[in-house]
Amino acid sequence: MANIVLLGAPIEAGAGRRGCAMGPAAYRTAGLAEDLRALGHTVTDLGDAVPDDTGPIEAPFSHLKALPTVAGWTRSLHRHAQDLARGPALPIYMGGDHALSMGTVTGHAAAAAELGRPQFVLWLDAHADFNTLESSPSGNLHGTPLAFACGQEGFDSMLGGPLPASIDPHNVCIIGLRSVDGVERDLLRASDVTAHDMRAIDEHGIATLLKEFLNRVAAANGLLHVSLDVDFIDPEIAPAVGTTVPGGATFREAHLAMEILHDSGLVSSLDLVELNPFLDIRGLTARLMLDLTASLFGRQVLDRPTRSY
Ligand code: 4U7
Ligand code: MN
Ligand code: MN
Ligand code: MN
Repeated sequence: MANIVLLGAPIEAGAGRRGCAMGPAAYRTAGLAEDLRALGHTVTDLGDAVPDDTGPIEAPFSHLKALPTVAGWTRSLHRHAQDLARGPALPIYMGGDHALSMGTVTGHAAAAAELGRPQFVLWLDAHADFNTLESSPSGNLHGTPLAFACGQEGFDSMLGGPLPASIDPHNVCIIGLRSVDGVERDLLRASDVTAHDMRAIDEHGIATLLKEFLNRVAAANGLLHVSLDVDFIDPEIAPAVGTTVPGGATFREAHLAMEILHDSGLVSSLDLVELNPFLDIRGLTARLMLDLTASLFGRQVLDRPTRSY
């Protein structure tokens, strides 16, 4: 059984509209801690993180929105994540918009570097979030965290200096893509990131794509951070997101991914991001995110052994 810590990250400044700040409260109301305890895990809720006060930061490009606020969150969450990664418990970061991963992923990368272990990242998302500050078409920083964590240029204002350790793009796998911007697409192609669009899921099945990646994580004795964006799932069943894109993962595809992740025993940290409870329908999306998290932590219909593949 796992020792799990929950940390709320009520950031919404990275998204184009407000509401993600209500995410941690919605997860608590829906009963995330209780659901995980029912599976036999020990769960401690650490409450919500608070952003650093960075003072004024001049944004390198004028179209960027709320850069000082996002930088304040990044610095705070980076420290929290690095601390938690050094500890015995498995952290779940309850978002908040996806800009929170600027702090969590880089904090885990720094801790992994201390241990001398490779940090892998699974990015479940309709979007690649691989825009740089320069290429971002919207100026919304939740479209940039993976580029930042992978060490793309131009992000020094976020942590107030260069990254202590970046993620090797070769250790990143994105699954669920169906909306990638022009320059972002070029950046992604030039990088070593493994990127699977919805067509790849249609053609090969999500299990094949995911197991291929997990085999690489296991072979390298890697740590695995999973970043689950609500918009990975089809908006018909997960409507509580600002950035809906049709044609997303089905109920079963999303659950199967979580079940396979559980079987692998490889997941060492998790982000739950982009839930906007203000847009939800009677808690439907919040509850789906809880059910997916429960599957990732061992809820299943029939017993199966760990590492079944
Ligand atoms: B999310 C977008 F232009 N690419 O950069 C951008 F399409 O965390 C969307 O995945 C980003 O929800 C979506 O603004 C960020 C846009
Ligand atoms: Mn995202
Ligand atoms: Mn997305
Ligand atoms: Mn989104």
